[in-house]
Amino acid sequence: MAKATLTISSKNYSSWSLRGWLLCRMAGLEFEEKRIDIDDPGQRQELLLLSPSVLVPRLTDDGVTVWDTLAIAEYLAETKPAAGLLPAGRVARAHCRAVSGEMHSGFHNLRSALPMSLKARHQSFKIFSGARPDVERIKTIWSECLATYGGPWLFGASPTVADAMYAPVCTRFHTYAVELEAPLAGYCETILTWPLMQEWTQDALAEPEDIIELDVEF
Ligand SMILES: N[C@@H](CCC(=O)N[C@@H](CS)C(=O)NCC(=O)O)C(=O)O
Repeated sequence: MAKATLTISSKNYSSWSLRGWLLCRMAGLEFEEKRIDIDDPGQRQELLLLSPSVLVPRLTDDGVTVWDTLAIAEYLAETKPAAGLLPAGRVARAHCRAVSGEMHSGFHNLRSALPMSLKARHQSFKIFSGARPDVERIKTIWSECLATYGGPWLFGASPTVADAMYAPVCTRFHTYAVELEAPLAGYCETILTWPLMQEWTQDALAEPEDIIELDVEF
């Protein structure tokens, strides 16, 4: 059987690629990474053949093609149940799906005002007022999860889909020096020191290309 393939783009800038990659690694899937440059017209053409949405991440595994991060998460939760990508309890599982869905479909202001760039550091970044309610809502989600399930991950003792979904928010909070109190600062520390995140970040820092004009959701 051919090895699974995960198509992604920049490790420095692409938050959805990061989420998809974390999910595949958390699931214990053996896969090859295929990195494409979505600004290259030839590679974009190739991506159109691979991923009908012309977006990454996109996974092929065992005769299945699945794109869109939440669909990839559900596919992996179904095919790799032992990995615990979703919490075991029914109530927690529904909660995990709800906060993951909220990240997937929302927080547009945060995503465009604070684009992911693992190479960047901004010490006195002024957060545009439209993005502040997103930051507050995310803090509330994290606080409720940590209080309910006891941390250090959002749903308790091990990472779930929700942690993969919010991991790029932790990097954004770090990049733009968003102030956090305990236990939220501790949660970000858990994410940023996660060996999978460190592996991804090392690759991101080694990437040659810089998108200077990057000020769009990516
Ligand atoms: N809803 C999609 C979003 C994926 C997405 O926006 N991917 C970006 C990279 S982070 C992309 O492929 N952009 C291609 C482009 O803008 O040309 C998902 O959940 O996977």
